[in-house]
Amino acid sequence: EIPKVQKAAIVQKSGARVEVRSNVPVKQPEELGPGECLVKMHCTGVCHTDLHAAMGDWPIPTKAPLIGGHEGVGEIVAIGENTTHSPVKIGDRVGIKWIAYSCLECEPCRKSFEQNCENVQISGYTIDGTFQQYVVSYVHCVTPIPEGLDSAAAASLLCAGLTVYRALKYSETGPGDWIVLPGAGGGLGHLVIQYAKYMGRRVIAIDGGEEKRKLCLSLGADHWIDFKTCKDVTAEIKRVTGGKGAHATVVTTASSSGYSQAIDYLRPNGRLMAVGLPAKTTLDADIFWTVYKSITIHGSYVGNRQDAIECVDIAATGAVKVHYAEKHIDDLEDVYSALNEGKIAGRIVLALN
Ligand code: 8ID
Ligand code: ZN
Repeated sequence: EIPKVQKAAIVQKSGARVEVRSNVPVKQPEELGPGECLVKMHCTGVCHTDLHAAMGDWPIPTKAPLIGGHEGVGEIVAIGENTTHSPVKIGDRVGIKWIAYSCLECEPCRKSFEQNCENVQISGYTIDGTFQQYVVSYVHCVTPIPEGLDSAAAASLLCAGLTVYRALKYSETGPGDWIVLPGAGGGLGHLVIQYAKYMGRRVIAIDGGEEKRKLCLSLGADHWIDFKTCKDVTAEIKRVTGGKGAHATVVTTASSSGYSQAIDYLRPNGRLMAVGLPAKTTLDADIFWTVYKSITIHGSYVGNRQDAIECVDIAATGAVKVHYAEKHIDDLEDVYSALNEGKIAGRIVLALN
């Protein structure tokens, strides 16, 4: 019952157009190695990272040709022979995240930084990802999806949700603290608003345009700033926070502009959580004020298996909901154009039938 060929979205080499093909081979159960599993996908989210990967924006090369995608949900239909200690079984519904494989033996893994594993495999970057009907992944790294969450509603938790949940967890903020969220209307941003409110933080959402303003305020943002029309973002943040500035910022914009005023609008001992990954740019931080204000700049990169489980568990309580529109894998090229123009409020989730 497992087909020999399937539909998949492929980029031949970085910068090339994405082609949707129906004759892409499916790895058969007897071809799976120990620890590998075959997942029949229900759906996949589209992250701005997939566009960076397709364009070759970053200094680490992708595999080529590449099937992108790294936030999807599906059902395990086969597990490689001689797999030992599998935490999942055939028939389980699981999520596939950016970190497809980490060895659990190297120093970063031993210290729980599975995302920095020396032997890492990355879904939709170093190995083929979720823009296909059948994905090969690893039993110890997939994330079990609780029954109450439907697949389309869960898909984007596996990257967008996980990433912002971890960034908040390490932001060293407490209940009532002010967090600034540049990029708040995007895929990561609309989820960080909700996790932050769930944790009792006060939120200043920054993004552009009426649709994103409405979305951010409906998700519980305490204050909204439109970066396209606001003349002085720092002054506005200072005003809202009683002259003191914010305790932390989680920057999820895909452009460098969202980073530029952070050192100014943070209060002493503030934290800049760097999450958005614009192409070829540097973070321009004034050294005097960074030191004098005891500012921490913290790069936050997806998360480990435990972060994924916590993020999904919180969403399963109903406290966090992905705001998404459903489209089809055939529409991927259009979704990339819309992402590039900053036109998507929340997320797009693709059906894979
Ligand atoms: O592990 C990580 N660190 C990680 C994980 C996943 C994604 C990092 N990312 C990166 C992506 O590669 C991408 O660079 O985070 C960035 C955001 O991903 P996304 O949320 O999937 O992108 P989006 O939906 O396009 O949202 C970006 C938002 O930023 C706004 C846009 O309007 C959009 O809503 N924005 C921009 I562009 N410039 C802004 C500015 N100056 C801005 N918002 C506020 N101020
Ligand atoms: Zn992503």
